[in-house]
Amino acid sequence: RYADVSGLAVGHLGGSQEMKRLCVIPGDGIGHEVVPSAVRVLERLMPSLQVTEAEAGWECFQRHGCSVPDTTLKLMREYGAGLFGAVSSPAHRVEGYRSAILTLRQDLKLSVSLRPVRSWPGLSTRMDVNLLILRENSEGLYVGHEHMASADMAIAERHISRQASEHVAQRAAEVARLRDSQRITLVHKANVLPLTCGLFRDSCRNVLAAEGLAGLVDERLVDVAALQLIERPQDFDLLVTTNLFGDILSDLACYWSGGLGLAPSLNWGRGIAIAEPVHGSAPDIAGSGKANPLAAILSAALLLRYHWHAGLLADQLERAVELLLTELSVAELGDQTTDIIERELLKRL
Ligand code: GGG
Repeated sequence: RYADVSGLAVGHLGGSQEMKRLCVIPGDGIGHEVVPSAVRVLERLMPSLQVTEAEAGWECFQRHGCSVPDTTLKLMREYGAGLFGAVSSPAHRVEGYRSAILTLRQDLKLSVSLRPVRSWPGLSTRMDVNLLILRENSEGLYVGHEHMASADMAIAERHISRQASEHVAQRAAEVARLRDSQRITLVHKANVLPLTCGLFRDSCRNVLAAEGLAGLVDERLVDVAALQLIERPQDFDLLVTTNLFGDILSDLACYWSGGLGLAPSLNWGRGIAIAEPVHGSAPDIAGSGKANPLAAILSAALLLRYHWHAGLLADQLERAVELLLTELSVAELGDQTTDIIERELLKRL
């Protein structure tokens, strides 16, 4: 349906709206099923979408000796918008291998990850959750600077910069205005890590004050935030936090929206973004047609809303998902096969 990494053939169908270009990177495992499904849904909403496929991931590394080829980075920079599926990284160290998704986030400076958590009919055990976690996406413990100081001592560095912390706060200010947020919670552990977490917190506070939003800002230690996300998730609106804390808290919080299989995200840079379901490559069900494409589809909705500023299309897509989940129970969706969910969603768009 669309091009290979050469970028020659494209799925350009014409249409009246401004043409957008999307680089799709299925990656590994079920990425090959959920990404094409999400692309077909996006194409229904944006008939003129120009789609080109590119490679990345473990399968790509096995083929080419590189987890993210330069052609993929080039295409992403040119298109400015991507939809990534999933990657499987080996559990042991492999010479020359670097996680594809971490490479894309770092090389393309996708330095904020948006992770919304909201209640969905039929899937959520409570219907009053609607929060958004903004996770710093480029540094923290995930810079990957680990070494053995001795045979018995492994050390990992945690990098927190003023620039990256200010950037996530600036994006939080944009999102707060879009959502008409009433509360912005900075999550850190500055009592134990006063230099790194202190710099993060103070940089965020300064930016949000300069944006005139100081009145909305409060703070939580990360352990307290974790407890309160379980006790009273309805009290949160925007949470702004560092890389590792955001990774953990967003996985925890997505319990309220039906679990990891339903969790969308957007890797967000300046003028460039990659939508990405939070789930992994699920090799156990890959190829069976059982993968649920909703996380990839909802990730595409984030691309529409925050990167392409197409809020009405994002609303339309999220409403269709809501309708689908209201009208059809998980049992009626059978094995939740990719095809059934896509077909039922398209009927409701
Ligand atoms: N779509 C997110 C995803 O693929 N998660 C799996 C993951 O991040 N694995 C670690 C890695 O391969 O870097």
